[in-house]
Amino acid sequence: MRELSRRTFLGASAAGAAMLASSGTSELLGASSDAKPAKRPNLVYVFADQLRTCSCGYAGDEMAHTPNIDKLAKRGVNFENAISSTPVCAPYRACLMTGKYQSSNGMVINELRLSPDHECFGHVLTKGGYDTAYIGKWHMWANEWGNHNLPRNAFIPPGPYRLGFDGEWQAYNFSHWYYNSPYYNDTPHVEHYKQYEPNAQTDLAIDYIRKTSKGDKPFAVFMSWGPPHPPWGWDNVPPEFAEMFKGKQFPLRENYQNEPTTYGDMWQTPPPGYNERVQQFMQAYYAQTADIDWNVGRLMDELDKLGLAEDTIFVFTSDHGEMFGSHGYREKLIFYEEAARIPFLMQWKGHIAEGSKTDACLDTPDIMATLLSLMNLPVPKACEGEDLSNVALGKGGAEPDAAYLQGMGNTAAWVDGTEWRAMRDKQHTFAIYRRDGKELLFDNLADPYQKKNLAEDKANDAKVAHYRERLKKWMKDQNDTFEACTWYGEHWIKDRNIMRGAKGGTHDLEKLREVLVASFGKERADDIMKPRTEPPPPKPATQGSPKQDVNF
Ligand SMILES: [Ca+2]
Repeated sequence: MRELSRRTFLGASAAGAAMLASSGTSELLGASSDAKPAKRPNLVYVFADQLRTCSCGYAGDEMAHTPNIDKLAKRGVNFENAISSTPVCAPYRACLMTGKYQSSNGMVINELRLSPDHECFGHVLTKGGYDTAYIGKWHMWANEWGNHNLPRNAFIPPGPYRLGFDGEWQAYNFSHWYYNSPYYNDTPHVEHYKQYEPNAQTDLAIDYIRKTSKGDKPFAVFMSWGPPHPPWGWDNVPPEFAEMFKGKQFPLRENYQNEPTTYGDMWQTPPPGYNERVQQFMQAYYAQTADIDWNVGRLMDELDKLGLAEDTIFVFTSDHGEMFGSHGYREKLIFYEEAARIPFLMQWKGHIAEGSKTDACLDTPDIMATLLSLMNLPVPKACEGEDLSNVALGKGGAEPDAAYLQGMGNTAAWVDGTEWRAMRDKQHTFAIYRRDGKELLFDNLADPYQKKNLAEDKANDAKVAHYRERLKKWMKDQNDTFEACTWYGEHWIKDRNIMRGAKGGTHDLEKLREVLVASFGKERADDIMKPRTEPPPPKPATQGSPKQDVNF
């Protein structure tokens, strides 16, 4: 358990606070004495892939073109200390959907199949009378490394493995080519988008909102965009935004390190030639971000046009950030700010004060608890996140002491040596590597680039001991025994199906077989269920075609 303490909300503007005081939040949430309870709010939850906070305009990046995301920050609450509890694709999504840390939901690396036996976000929404939509990247289904585009990995069949999302479905497991890109509805027949992927997905979300808002049921849309995740070739960026960034020189962050880290896996370690290419990567990254920003604007405008802004919680966030050479890392799956800190903006007109900010330590499992609470829906008992709805509404209240982070191992392969655990409170990040027990302590307020490891100075021994004990206690409560990556593969996983986590849980393979038979037929189902030989870990990407960057 995280320690909770009361705290007064600081960031709401005076006007916003007055508005909240007059509106009476409990009444708006349906607790009024009127005979007919108020309709529950809709939810539009949109998340980018790999967008770091420090590359957003509202967070101070003058190179960014994010006018709509910046506008959203002015129209709602900005969680300035939002953290990805495991800053990599599939673990983040599993954490979002289960409200549990990776040690509990078992999604310890990428390309695993999440057990459907958790009580998930989608289950609560559907049971609570919501019409649901899931659009975009899912990444909790494929159970082999590679072969991303084969239907057996890319198509998530209707049924339990959609984790409660029984409504509109236009998704795929993993893909990061944004032109002519594949998606599936309710059969293994592949369709392809006719325009840049997030633009087409946003069209669908807008159509869905228009249609569903006419009905009696509230709706919940989850839209998981691919950009600004690589590949970062110009053929993967809309030309109008490419033109905006081509040739621009980006200042490298103060913690940029030419020499690759020795603590990263093959995906995290910059390959030879990285330093020469990072400018082009950043240009494409910012251009892809500009496109998703345009789509954030379209969604906000549509909610306004339809008169839904007061009835709809609109969240924009990302699964994790991007290192771009900071501390000698590329990509993600590390506790440093560039990978761990994500934008988390929430608009709910008339309920959440405009332009408000909070420094509460929002960790990924908190998202489910917080949003369900705002929607007046029950939070499952097994959910490990804290409910920060009072913080979002500007009412102050209890807050967790820190966000906790788990690096359970390699990005996508069963390879040991890169495991870590960390915690981040409002001032410090404390981390420990499993390989050699190396500890790191940064004062993020005095040293935002995390250049000075305070744990190396004996004078800080007491402080380090404090954080070490806090982290240890939290891990003990989670039954997180900090094993090597391969241990999880041998103990919790069967054929890349997650069979259990630190607190139990099962994955019924017979049930899985039934789902596969219904979708693919008996012969194909048998083939899919056949144990596969684990392919060797991929070689580090080398200088060359950006296509080599696709498999993570
Ligand atoms: Ca990701």
